[in-house]
Amino acid sequence: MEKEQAALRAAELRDLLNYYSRKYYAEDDPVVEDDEYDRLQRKLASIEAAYPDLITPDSPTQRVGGSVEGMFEPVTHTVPLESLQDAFSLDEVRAFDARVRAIFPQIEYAVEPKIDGLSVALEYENGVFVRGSTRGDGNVGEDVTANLRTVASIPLRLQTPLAQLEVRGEVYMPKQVFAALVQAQEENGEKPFKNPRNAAAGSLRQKNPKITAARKLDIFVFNVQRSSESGLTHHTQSIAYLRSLGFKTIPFCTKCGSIEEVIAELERIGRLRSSLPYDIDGAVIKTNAFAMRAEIGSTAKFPRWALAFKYPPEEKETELLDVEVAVGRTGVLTPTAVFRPVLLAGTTVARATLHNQDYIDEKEIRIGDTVVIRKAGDIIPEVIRVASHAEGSAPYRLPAVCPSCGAPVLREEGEAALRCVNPDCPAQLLRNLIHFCSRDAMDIEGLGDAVLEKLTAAGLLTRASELYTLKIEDFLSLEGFQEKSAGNLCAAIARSKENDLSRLIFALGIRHIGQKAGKLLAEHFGTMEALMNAGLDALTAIEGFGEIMARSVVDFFALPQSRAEVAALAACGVNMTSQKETVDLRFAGKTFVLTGTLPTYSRAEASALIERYGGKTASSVSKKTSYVLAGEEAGSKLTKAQSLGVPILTEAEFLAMIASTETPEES
Ligand code: 0OX
Repeated sequence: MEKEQAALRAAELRDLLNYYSRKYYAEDDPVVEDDEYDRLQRKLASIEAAYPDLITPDSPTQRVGGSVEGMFEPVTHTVPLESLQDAFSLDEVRAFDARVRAIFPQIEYAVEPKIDGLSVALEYENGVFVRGSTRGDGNVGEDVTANLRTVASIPLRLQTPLAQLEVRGEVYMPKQVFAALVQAQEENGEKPFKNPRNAAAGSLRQKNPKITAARKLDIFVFNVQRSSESGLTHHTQSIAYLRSLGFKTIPFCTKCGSIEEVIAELERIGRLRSSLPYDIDGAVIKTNAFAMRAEIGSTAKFPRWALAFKYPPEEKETELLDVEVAVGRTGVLTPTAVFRPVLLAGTTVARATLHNQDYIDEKEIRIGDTVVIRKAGDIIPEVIRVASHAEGSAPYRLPAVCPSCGAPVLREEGEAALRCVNPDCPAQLLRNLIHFCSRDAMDIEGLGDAVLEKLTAAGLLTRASELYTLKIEDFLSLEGFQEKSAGNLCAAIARSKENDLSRLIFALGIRHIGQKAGKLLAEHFGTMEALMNAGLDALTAIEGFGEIMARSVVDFFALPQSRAEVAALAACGVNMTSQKETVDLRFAGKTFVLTGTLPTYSRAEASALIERYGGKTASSVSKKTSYVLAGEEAGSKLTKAQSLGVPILTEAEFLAMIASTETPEES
């Protein structure tokens, strides 16, 4: 593809991808399969790789960019991002209405949910997203453009190329994404986020946009801050306008003529609250007509024309029946409150974590007490306080010995957790085996908690490497196994030997090493051998790898039993290398010239491949040219290559070079 043609094709692909993305993320109305979207995105990326100056800021390939160094730049908001006055009772809502009606007896309101996220401003110039910032103190926020680009429902280009537009929206983390994130953080021994709002805030202030992208944030846009052409007169109209530009707008925005209608709407949104896939902490009542807003005005702090009605977090009292203590993968004793089941924010809950002894002491929690339960961020149940102690109850103390193996438990310095340090503790062993086989780790289908429990109880399994020496007969000796199911399990175990190194690293259960860190280590070191011998400096030099993680890896491989286990796994034929190309620079120092039409690859795609493997492309043939990649109707470049004795490759030969495990010889 020549450059002009490439430019046209790139523009066409950008339009198409932006359209598909808007349908999918902003309108929830997908029009193509994911595969097709990915194919087009790859195509665009390959053109951009060949012609980097064709990359535009609104290209869908630019959603995840490079890391930000240092602090986020301050952004002075041209239109302040005002905050809202809160109301906690319907009386306060009526008083607000009376104040507004004193000025405008015929007022119309718009009522919408108040999303519990964080406010951001998005700026567009000539229809292209150019800057995004946090609210900050309302006047000065922080430039988080790179991170906001990763939010898939933020259009990088508007449907209409307005000269100037700034909008305000609320970035949030969907409840499900939050629940999965907390689970992963707990499994990795990281401190989990308290609620979706904190998680969204933490994710938006990441230095590395790749992390933000993985957090799957979303946005609801609810205000036009400034616009070069508007003619907008009412809030509800502006929401429809924002939607037509391609934004995902605030849902349930409803006009209400009377205060009774407003209250009915507040109650309706309140009832919807627990079933919504995102957190709301209230509903906002706004004067609909902009002209009236201007008349009503603002105080130094808030607009007088709007009010946030806050829903109380739902709380229930129940009886604490028991405290169960489980031993985790790393030996940590975690106490869980077991209480009489109660219906709370849409689901029945009967258990909540009590975290550690400090938490229990601080709240003076005793078995038999009447406790108050709430859902943190409307999702995770927690005991917030004791309403009353049971008669004759005594302070609860975690056991001094491991409930699984009876070994004494220790509290390490600087840690709140009690830990069983017996390396042979059966509960830890089982938890480790469950982790090893789990979907994100070695992904051994059919080897879940129940089967692993049976295998360990029967003494057939004491560590992960022994999985690979299990025989069909071993499974048949367990209750409930037939030839077929036992055979399937053996096959699944055998298949897992081929897994990429990244899975194995994660499966080993090294403290602080989650799935993402596993991938990073596998890509960086390529082999288990290299990783095992890596020192602290080599590990901390990896981007995205902190001191705590690095130390944990070094400590893990310093243990003789860890090394013995890795050796045993290797002896069973478990793959110890990364199949993902680490950095394969097989074409480093090589220059290719492309000529003619290749049978299946476009010129841009072939160039992208050459560059990916470290090679360069040039437009004319010289003695320095390493290869000429020639297709049909190749012209003078081919003749010149022949005369200079430059090796000539067909597309098939070129692809064979990439597929080969050897690097090309020096020419
Ligand atoms: C929200 C939200 C926040 C802003 C200043 C005057 C009106 N969190 O969902 N604020 C506003 O509007 C305010 N609307 C919202 N929906």
